Amino acid sequence: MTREDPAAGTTTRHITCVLCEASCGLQVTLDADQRIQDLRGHADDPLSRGHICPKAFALQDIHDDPDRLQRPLRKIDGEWVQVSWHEAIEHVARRLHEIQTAHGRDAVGVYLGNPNVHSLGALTHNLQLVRTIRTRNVFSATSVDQLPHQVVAWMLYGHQFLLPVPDIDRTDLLVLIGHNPMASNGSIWTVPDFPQRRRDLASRGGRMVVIDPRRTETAKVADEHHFIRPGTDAFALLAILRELLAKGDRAAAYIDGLDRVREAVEPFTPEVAESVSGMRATAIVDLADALWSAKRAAVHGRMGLSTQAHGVVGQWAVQVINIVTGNLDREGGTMLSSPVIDIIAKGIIGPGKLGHRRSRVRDLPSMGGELPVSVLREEIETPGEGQIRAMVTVAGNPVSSTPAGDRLGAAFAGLDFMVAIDFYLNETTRHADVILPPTAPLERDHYDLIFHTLAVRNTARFSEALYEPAAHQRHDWQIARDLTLALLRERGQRPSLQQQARLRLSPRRQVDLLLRTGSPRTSVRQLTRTPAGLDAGAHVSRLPGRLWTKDKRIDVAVDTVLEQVHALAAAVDGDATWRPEPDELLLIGRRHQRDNNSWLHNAPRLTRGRSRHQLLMHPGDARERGIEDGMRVDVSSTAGRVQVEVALTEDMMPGVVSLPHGYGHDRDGVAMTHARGLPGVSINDLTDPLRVESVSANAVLNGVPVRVTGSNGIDPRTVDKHAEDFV
Ligand SMILES: Nc1nc2c(c(=O)[nH]1)N[C@H]1C(S)=C(S)[C@@H](COP(=O)(O)OP(=O)(O)OC[C@H]3O[C@@H](n4cnc5c(=O)[nH]c(N)nc54)[C@H](O)[C@@H]3O)O[C@H]1N2
Ligand SMILES: Nc1nc2c(c(=O)[nH]1)N[C@H]1C(S)=C(S)[C@@H](COP(=O)(O)OP(=O)(O)OC[C@H]3O[C@@H](n4cnc5c(=O)[nH]c(N)nc54)[C@H](O)[C@@H]3O)O[C@H]1N2
Ligand code: SF4
Ligand SMILES: [Mo]
Repeated sequence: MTREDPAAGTTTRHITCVLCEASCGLQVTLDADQRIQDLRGHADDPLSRGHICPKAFALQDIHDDPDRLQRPLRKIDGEWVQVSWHEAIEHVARRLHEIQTAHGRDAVGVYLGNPNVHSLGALTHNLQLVRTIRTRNVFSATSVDQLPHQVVAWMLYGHQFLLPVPDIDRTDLLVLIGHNPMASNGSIWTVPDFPQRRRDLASRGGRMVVIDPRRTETAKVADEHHFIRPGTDAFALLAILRELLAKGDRAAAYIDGLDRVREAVEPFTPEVAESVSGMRATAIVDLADALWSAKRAAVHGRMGLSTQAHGVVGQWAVQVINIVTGNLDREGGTMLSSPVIDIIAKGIIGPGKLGHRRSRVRDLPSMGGELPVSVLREEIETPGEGQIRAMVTVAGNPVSSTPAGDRLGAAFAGLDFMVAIDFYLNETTRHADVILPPTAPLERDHYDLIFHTLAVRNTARFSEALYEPAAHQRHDWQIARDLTLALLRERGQRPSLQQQARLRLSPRRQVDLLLRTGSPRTSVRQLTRTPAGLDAGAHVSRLPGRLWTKDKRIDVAVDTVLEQVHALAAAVDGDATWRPEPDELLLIGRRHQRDNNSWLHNAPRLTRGRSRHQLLMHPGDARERGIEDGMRVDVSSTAGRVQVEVALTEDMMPGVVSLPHGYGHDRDGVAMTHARGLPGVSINDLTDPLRVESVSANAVLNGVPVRVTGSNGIDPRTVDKHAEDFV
């Protein structure tokens, strides 16, 4: 809705911030020249309640950025040349068709990056493009992120997107594992204004417990924080489950399989868990007691739990803990949303299936039609039928965001053809032959198909584009549409009527149709008249009705998971990555409130001030290595080596070091325009694609063994007393 103030010459508009999962409603005041005069959180928004974070201002920086691409680029003899949309699309379609004709469908690979889920047009139209390409080689950021969540949801609840979220506004005990919402603003959990919700929890007399190898911003505002050795959460969680099951169970009537689980977790005594994880046995027992006695409790595990060696067991244990304590589907526990547009019921997202296919070279399982991105490079470099010879990347930067990204970049450089749909020239898109830049967030309509589903409250908000795109610009849905149609033309095929309808209907029209059949029924028109959006209230109990399992029951004794649980029990005394060599440290990642994965490093307001790319290290670990604060150190792993400055802090668990991801913008001596010479290195030059999560093949980004040496040449291998310092 637009509100004009003729006297002041200003207009007030309401938009949605798409820069993270919190999806805040914003209020923008434009001056007479349509420039943003004021940007703030929209106080009346029922979901975000006026919240805003510093990143929101980057929306304007992106819009104004002279380095943002607006017209297609084609690389001709190594030089970027601006070409027309027609020429660019026809060229891409012709090359993809030629390569598929010569080498088969699977010769084209697709990578879909994170911002796709934040773009309505990408959600409504990219699927058509991917389906038309018809390749088995589809990858996305899911497998460097929340894949274990989806696998566990599919195993337990029958659908990869039945993802319960903590009912933070009504709980008494919130337990966060490997999650730092004070910086990230929440994930697989749309919880705008986490800081205020956390304060409200405290005023109600509720408590928050954080388990994390770093004393994070969230740990600092928690009532309790426990260090845990990276990669070992499964042990602590299985021990908590064992303690709980010894007390009894409050599982709902539709739960099966608890006896088998009780048996499987028997070896995980608190003492065994402490010996592996470093989390104290007493803390494990106390946390189990607290979960049992709390009237309402919610446990949520995120990035730190998913992107480690046993992420599926960990995420499964989180769900089973919520089930056993009777907190699943209960007010103040973890709940499923009832979104106005139910993307599950409408079939917009399928249930998924693990291992429907396997990757060609390493035989790793697919999930929901995608292969794990850790196999991408080998699928490009290994000759044979099905080898990838061309890539389509959409809104992603896998050179920066996936394991051994530097080597993936080299593989991209050797492709026959590559096209990137992205508005920046970055570490990945620079390898493309054609870049197709879509409009930026302020130039497009928005509705959160995904994040309304993961939100802490049932609301619906449609925001119209703040700015009309210029004639030379294209929306992402138009690019997907035009490319799909051009590909079909190359093949001499006509789109089916259904395909035509899907392609030609704008995202706005598609959302309108979905809203008109939504619950409650509404429309785009209605929503744009109420800029705060529609408030359909707090979550209500939805189980067992909403389950996608055949018998509408939940069997917690999932064979694949229990096999892993047995294997972990057997591994307690064996060789394992959580017991690194005496001179090794375990590397983990981190996020900062003003970083956004690998981009926005050219947004002036986000990159001012002190640098934040350093390797964080505990002073004790530094002393043993003769390393001093600020020193440049060598960090090496099985995958690679980087040099970076160190910052010493007691916030790190001894034996653990941390680097943020999304840095390292200078590649082969080329500084990326989207980062303006920001210092730092890429953590993913150290992560190893050969280390994948045991069930889902999600990338292991946390708990990576590394060696760190000071530039003075002291060899830390001479230090062997390090192991005792862990616990
Ligand atoms: N070691 C380590 N690695 C990690 C992580 C970690 O914690 N540690 N985190 C992982 C996680 S959770 C994620 S989600 C991934 C993210 O990894 P990716 O999704 O591969 O990368 P992003 O940095 O999100 O790249 C976003 C790109 O999309 C472009 N873009 C932005 N908006 C749009 C749009 O609307 N349309 C189009 N077409 N392009 C757009 C930007 O210009 C940028 O180039 O990184 C993962 N990698
Ligand atoms: N400001 C900002 N916000 C973001 C993003 C961003 O880049 N910047 N990215 C967005 C995206 S794509 C995502 S997916 C979300 C992610 O949101 P979060 O899940 O909050 O991600 P992180 O901040 O990386 O937090 C992961 C935590 O896990 C801890 N950790 C690492 N290894 C282990 C382990 O083995 N065990 C345990 N228990 N903890 C461990 C780390 O120390 C870290 O504190 O954030 C989103 N929001
Ligand atoms: S918390 Fe996320 S959605 Fe809200 S303003 Fe910040 S970046 Fe935007
Ligand atoms: Mo992510």
